Amino acid sequence: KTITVVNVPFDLGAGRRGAALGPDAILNTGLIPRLTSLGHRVEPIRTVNPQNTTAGNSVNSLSGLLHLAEVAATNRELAHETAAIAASGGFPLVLGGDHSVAIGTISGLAQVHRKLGVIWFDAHSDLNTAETTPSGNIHGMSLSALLGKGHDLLTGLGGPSPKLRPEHVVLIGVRDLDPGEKALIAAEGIRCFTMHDIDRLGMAKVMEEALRVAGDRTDGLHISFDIDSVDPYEAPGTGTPVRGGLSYREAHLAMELLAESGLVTSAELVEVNPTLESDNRTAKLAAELICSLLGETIL
Ligand code: DIR
Ligand code: MN
Ligand code: MN
Ligand code: MN
Repeated sequence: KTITVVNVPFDLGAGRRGAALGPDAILNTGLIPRLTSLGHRVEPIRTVNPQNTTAGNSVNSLSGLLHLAEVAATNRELAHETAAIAASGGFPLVLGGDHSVAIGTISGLAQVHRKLGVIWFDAHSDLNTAETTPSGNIHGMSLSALLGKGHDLLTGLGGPSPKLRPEHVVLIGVRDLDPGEKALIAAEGIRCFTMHDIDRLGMAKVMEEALRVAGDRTDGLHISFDIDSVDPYEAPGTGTPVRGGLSYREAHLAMELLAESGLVTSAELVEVNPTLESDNRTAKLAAELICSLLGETIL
């Protein structure tokens, strides 16, 4: 593949700062040479100019959304990048940043892929709206915005809304949902493999079904990977850890099966916060998972 890494050092969509340092922490593990040695061509890295400066804790008083203007501006620029890369047949690999950057990544991809499938790995579902959010943090609203629910500045970014159809979206690793998110999952009929489902079925079976939903009759498959889907024992460096997550091997197996499918056309890895740990454990895991997704195997 021809891969273009897009750094998005932006963290105003999350409740605490630090995920802006994620891209550098992941790249400093030696990710690029590793991707090259897998046989990929890696284009020069692009960096989205993050709108990280803000006058205080700028709550949009009308909408109750924190840092709405900065999230929208950053994502508008990111959407241009992923649209251009995808249009030229490249593989966009976005390094966040908090999970609000999925709005830009996928809004750009949707300009090229009319029927984009998405597999969303997360402890959460990021399906809140201004009406249901308990926090005001936009990283908890990115998937709903892409499904057309939420503030116009988020839903309308880079093209008509909605960007995704619920029948092409799969959630994996979920274990912490707000009441409004549960209601939206039910109302939209979104396929959701919780930790309970993974315990029962095993990750191999879950991925088989996930690929059937997100990879069938779609014209592209995007992987949105929130590192907090992985258990905090393996991934402590993230802003909203929730115990009881994916094991190290479950996460790798999922990535390996996605690579094997040959269907994946883009990916993003978000919510690595190096300020919350001292040994770069989480950034190293993130880089490893990216390599598994892009074809690295044990043997
Ligand atoms: C919570 C936490 N559901 C919220 N969401 C997080 O603020 O909307 N998403 N941490 O990643
Ligand atoms: Mn998330
Ligand atoms: Mn998040
Ligand atoms: Mn999460």
